[in-house]
Amino acid sequence: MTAAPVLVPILGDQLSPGLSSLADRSPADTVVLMMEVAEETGYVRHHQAKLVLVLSAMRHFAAELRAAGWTVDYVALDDPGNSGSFTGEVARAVARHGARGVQVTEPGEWRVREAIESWRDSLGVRVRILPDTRFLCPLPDFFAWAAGRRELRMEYFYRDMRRRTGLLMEGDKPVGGRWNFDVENRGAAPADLVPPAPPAFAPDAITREVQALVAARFAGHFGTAERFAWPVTAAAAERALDHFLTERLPLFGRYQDAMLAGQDTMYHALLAPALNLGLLDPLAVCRRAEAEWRAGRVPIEAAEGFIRQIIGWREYIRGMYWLEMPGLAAANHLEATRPLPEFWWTGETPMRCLAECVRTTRDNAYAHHIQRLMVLGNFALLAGLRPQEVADWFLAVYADAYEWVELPNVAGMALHADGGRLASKPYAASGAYIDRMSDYCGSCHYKVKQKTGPEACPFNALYWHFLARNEAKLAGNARLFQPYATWRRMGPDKQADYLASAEAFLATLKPARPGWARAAG
Ligand code: FAD
Ligand code: DLZ
Ligand code: SF4
Repeated sequence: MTAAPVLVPILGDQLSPGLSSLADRSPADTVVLMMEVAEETGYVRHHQAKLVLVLSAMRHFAAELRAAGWTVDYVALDDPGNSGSFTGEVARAVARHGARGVQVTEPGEWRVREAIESWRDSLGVRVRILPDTRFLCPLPDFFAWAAGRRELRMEYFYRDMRRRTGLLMEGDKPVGGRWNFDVENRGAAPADLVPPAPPAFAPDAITREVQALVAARFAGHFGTAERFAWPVTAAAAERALDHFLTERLPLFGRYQDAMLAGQDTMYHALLAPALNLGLLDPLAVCRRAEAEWRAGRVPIEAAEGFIRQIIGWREYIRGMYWLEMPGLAAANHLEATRPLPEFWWTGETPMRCLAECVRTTRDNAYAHHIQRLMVLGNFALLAGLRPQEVADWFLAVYADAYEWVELPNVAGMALHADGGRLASKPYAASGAYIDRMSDYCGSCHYKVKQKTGPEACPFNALYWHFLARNEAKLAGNARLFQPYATWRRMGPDKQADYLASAEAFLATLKPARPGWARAAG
């Protein structure tokens, strides 16, 4: 390398060879900087498997870049002199390489964006921040879509994304004559259904080294580093995609909302960790799903349902994050203040549905969408858990969790903490919903059909307690007209019975000790 190089920092969730910061660079005058730093491994106490995933995928990606001819300066967590932050490491690398400028793809998180903006003043060289073109909807386009709309509903955004990408379109019309086949996607699963085993990717030498590092350095974090089978390279993620398309996608739609005890993954894709790291390209993934439908191998409700999750929900969530930050992180429209219960970490609760969701989360750093939304999220909503504590938990425990995608899902979709910007009504449900969509209730300590009293399913009384205590804020919501009408028809005795039952249950909740999700102090 002759002239002063440009430094290209690549962050841990930017593991894509087509990254915008690399696109106009050549290996001849570029140094790629990758940094394992304490600030990122520690901003929440990540699940051990998530740490293994991110650090191992980073190390594999660095090796691939080197093999492709790039100069990669890789700072490992244990390197002497590691300053512990992106800002510190970029400053050190600028000096080390005599860099003439820094070029970086915009980060996924607000916190990191703020740090990168500060480099413009602190580094003394030119800093270019480029858009993240791995997302299909550029942020300015999302902001333009949102501007002037009273309601920012995902469904309308999704239709625009179908037109923009041409996915599942015949000219300007949706294939099959409908945009959305969601009503076909609400099947309960028969108890003897056996979904295919998820693909397991055996750890190689790099991953094993990271597992040892994580086990030694992050031993007190949730979960374990030993049980690890996520793909950590683009090639392995492709194999995970192949498995999904052939083994899971055909029934993905039908059982998308179903839950069975011990069946931790059902027919879900298990692709969010790889997508969010950049190991898979979202558009290419959707094109492969569309091709399966066009070849007649999967039904339309499966292909459409899956593509909607990616070009619809995933893109919309990301747009909403940047639209609503920084306020979203502190949002608490329903003024919920209850601390996170300890059983969210231990799994020790007689509520079978919650015990099962915490267990799969601990074992796999994974729970599927309905477990996250309608069991964990629904409980947090009904029990009035403080949104920031719930968000910290979700950010820490899942292999696919980054704030840009976790926070709008938690604060917006699950907790209504944003006052309904993201979802037109709270996703609140009693035990009957969980009973309909799962086999959990049959072996639960509580009785799902019983409404009140110590043996009754706690979701039943909590549901009415939630509506009653939030009446001033929610009764005007047209989509809640029916439940409020039912509540008012009940009469004072029945209402009091529900409220007393809920209060008695809430009084039993033991708060988690501080320090599970964020280092205490
Ligand atoms: P599938 O169910 O098979 O869906 C396919 C893909 O669609 C996913 O891989 C994902 O990329 C995308 N997708 C589906 N729903 C959403 C959504 N609501 N938002 C964004 N993308 C979506 N997803 C994350 O990636 N990271 C998170 O931290 C996260 N936190 C969540 C917290 C809560 C409270 C809720 C309700 C949802 C959260 N989700 C999150 C969304 C969704 O639950 C996960 O993307 C999904 O469970 C990942 O598993 P999968 O790959 O098997 O997904
Ligand atoms: C999640 C994570 C972790 C645990 N560790 C690192 C790290 O050491 N170095 C790194 O570059 N990225 C890491 N990440 C991912 C970052 O947190 C993520 O890239 C930013 O938050 C921007 O979204
Ligand atoms: Fe969950 Fe209630 Fe069913 Fe028990 S009875 S599994 S607490 S919904």
